[in-house]
Amino acid sequence: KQKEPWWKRSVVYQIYPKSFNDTTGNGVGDIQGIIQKLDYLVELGVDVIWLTPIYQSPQKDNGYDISDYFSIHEEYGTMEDFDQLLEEAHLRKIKVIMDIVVNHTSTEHEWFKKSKDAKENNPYRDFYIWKDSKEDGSEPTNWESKFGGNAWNYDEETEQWYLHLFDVTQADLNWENDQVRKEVYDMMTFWFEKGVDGFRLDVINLISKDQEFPDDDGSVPPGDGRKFYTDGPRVHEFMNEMYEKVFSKYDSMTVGEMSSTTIDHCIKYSRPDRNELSMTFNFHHLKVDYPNGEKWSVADFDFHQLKDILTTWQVEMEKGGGWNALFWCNHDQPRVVSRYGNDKEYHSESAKMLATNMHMMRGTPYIYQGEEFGMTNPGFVKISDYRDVESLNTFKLKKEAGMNEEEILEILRHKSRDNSRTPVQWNENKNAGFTSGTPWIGVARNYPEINAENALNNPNSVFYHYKKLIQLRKEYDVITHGDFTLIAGDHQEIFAYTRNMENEKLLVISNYYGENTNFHLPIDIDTDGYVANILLSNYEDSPLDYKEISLRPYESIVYHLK
Ligand code: TEU
Repeated sequence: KQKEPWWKRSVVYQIYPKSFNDTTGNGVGDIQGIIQKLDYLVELGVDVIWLTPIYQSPQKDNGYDISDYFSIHEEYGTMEDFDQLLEEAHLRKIKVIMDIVVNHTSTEHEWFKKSKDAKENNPYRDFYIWKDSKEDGSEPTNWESKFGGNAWNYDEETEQWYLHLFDVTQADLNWENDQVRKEVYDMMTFWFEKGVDGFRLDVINLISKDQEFPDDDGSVPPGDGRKFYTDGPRVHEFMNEMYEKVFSKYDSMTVGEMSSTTIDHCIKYSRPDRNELSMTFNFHHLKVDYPNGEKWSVADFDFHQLKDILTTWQVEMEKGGGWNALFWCNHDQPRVVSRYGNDKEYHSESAKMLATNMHMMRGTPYIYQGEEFGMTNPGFVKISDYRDVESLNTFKLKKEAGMNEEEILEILRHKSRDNSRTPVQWNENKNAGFTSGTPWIGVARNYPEINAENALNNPNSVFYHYKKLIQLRKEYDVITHGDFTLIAGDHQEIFAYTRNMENEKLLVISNYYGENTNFHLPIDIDTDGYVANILLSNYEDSPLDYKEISLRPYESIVYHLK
């Protein structure tokens, strides 16, 4: 039997440093603030922290625009602070993974400045993707930026365009260039040599572009050019090279953020014998409230689609030998309790139900800061409340297209990335205990009730539910290794599944709605001879008889059968 890699049984906690904990009073979180809260994370029981980018950056996209990979953004602290964080985390048996952005750099990066200098006799020119205009003087292709508008920006001096799949200040690196790849691998090695335990690789499936650079004819929606660079021609070759040159030398975990990817590709990225990555993030289950693929709209989530997508990924990834990252929340997504749960009447019940349903699946679970005590969307009312470049661009573009301001604001209240970027609510003090100064982005108004301190003082809180889920993963092999079977798939309100190993099963039953509903165990699920135990529930008196249950609002029960 192969040795089990440590990250299969781990739970990862994502920290967005800007909004985590400020110790200097400048309104921005910092590394010392993270160190201060490590014991809180020990109490929760997580194994790994993932830090979103803390490198030097002009912060046009909160650090996803890196201007120097080898130094720490000054508002967050110094390299000494970082070394101290690493040491303090390791002392507590918490591993640290860094977020690395190598699809693009900031246009303030030295490489880009040199690249822009001259078209000829310039070794740095080819570090980025520069193209001439089309005959009619227009952009080289009709590809769209993920943040709105065309993906090319013109440089008057050298009379060429550079590609930016994201903000205009985030220029795409040219991965065809051997020197670029070498610089990236050396830089990753630098961080491993410092002692980090792995990487989260930002939009890593976008690095290999179709070198023909064709126009998108719109035949495959959304027709924005993504089919020419998503899981592109050489991406697996590059991942394998990165593995050989860097990851294989360390006992590391690596998780690739895969934008608009497919199961087949994620199997390739994460199948151990292919030597690419440990696991992948995909976002299909977070698009079930995008009617006709439109993110910028307000709509209920499609429950059947949600079940279908999660089930297909569970089953197919296992069949293909791949490994999933499991998550509801991150710094780009609205808060799940406000989205697929009910953050009003059933805040605690629905937050716990969603946690259970996700954490009992096959894969490595991720918790995004504040999720562990049920932080909600803030409900911002004015455009001046927003900070995110994508939200601000969208507001502008929709307004120009004639949409009414109130309508755009309503959409942002549901879909803006800032929904998850408000300061962590530590306690009921001023600014929720996040800062003594003025926070860079507003605090959600519900902080006097929903905060970490209240959660720690209440044995029935969402926090202790997460803690229990993490403990269960350590105690029960079936959570890591069992196979996954959806049951009662057509049920209108219930998401139920089993995880199965020889002579042992988990049965997870969750009501996704605020009304009572009935569950009957399908007769083809053979549980004869098994003895049942309740491992976890979000109600105190859930019934032990799992064959016929009336579930209460958002009730979610985990049975262990042996
Ligand atoms: O996000 C990549 C990505 O495609 C998104 O989830 C993105 O926010 C969404 O498509 C916009 O609608 C990663 C980072 O997580 C994000 O914060 C960065 O802005 C982006 O890459 C660029 O580096």
